[in-house]
Amino acid sequence: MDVELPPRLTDWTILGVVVLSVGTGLVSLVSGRPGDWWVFWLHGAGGLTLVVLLVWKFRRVYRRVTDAEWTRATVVSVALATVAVGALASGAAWASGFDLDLAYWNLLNLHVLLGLLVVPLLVWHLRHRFRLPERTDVEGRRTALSYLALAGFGVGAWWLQRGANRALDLVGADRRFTGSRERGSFAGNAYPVTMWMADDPDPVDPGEWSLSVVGAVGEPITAGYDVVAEFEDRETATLDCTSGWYARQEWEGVRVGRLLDRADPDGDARYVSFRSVTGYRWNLPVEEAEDALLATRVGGEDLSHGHGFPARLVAPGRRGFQWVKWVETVEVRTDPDPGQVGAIFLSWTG
Ligand SMILES: Nc1nc2c(c(=O)[nH]1)N[C@H]1C(S)=C(S)[C@@H](COP(=O)(O)O)O[C@H]1N2
Ligand SMILES: [Mo]
Repeated sequence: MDVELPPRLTDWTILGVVVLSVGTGLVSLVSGRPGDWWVFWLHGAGGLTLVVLLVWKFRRVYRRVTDAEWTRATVVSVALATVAVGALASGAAWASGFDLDLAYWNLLNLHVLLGLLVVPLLVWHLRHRFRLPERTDVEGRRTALSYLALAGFGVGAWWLQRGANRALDLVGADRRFTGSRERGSFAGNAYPVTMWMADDPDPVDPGEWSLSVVGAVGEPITAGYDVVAEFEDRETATLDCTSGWYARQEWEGVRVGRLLDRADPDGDARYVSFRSVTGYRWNLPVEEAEDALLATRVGGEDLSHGHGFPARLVAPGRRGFQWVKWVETVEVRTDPDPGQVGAIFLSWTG
């Protein structure tokens, strides 16, 4: 049976699946709770479906590239095809257990970059090639069958790939549902040190450091290291970095809810922002922040400088980049702090 979609419908379906893949790729960066598994699932199955769609598409258009005169539109199309194939190949390779060591980057970083590059190239490509679909493109039964076959292929291939990884015990077999691989769990400070960009503060002198709770509170607090380090609240939680590794650790420090109880947040307090000595910051809704930990120790050892000594945020279910290191200020807020995204990208510039 021929399940290939008609040309225009193929193109529109590619557009839809690309939007789905880029969208789920972006959402996956802030997904870390077990209930978020479907984001990664859609991303993987979507990518595999795209392989079939692109085979159909390339079979149809390759003569324009090999036989016809090249225009600027051809250049953009070829660049788009190359980047898209690169994004798919790097994603599939990463999922199958491969990696690369590119100075500061790994294969997953490369995959994210290529995936993001698809967006401007696709927009440009659409400016030259945009065609509205026509009614005759969508012929009920046959189209429905094609879509079923496509979705079946995407989901089936995704499932087989995961199964093969596990059965053959390939490198990718130790992945979490986020795709991250295990590195240094329950090893105290002996797990990877990672920065989002290039934060690199001098070691913080605990004698000069203090933790402040400020903002929408009745009783602002400032506490020195000796006071903060006395608390022994514990949480076993998984730090899961978006560059593709995770470590499960026993963290110890002060439960943020204790600090908030003393600081007495105002009635309209909604968010709590955790700010690093570098300016890097992230917030959590108040209820979630209450359960989070400002850790001073990991696996019974004082945090090393690289891991955020004197204190770092432990936010279970959040991704690694949200676990602010070298925290010095806890700011209770009534709004969600739109500036934090800029702050994590620019904090290293001082
Ligand atoms: N201040 C600050 N906190 C930060 C970062 C950073 O660059 N600056 N990187 C984040 C990222 S991307 C991750 S994955 C974790 C890594 O924590 P680790 O170095 O203890 O493994 O810290 C997060 N906290
Ligand atoms: Mo990270």
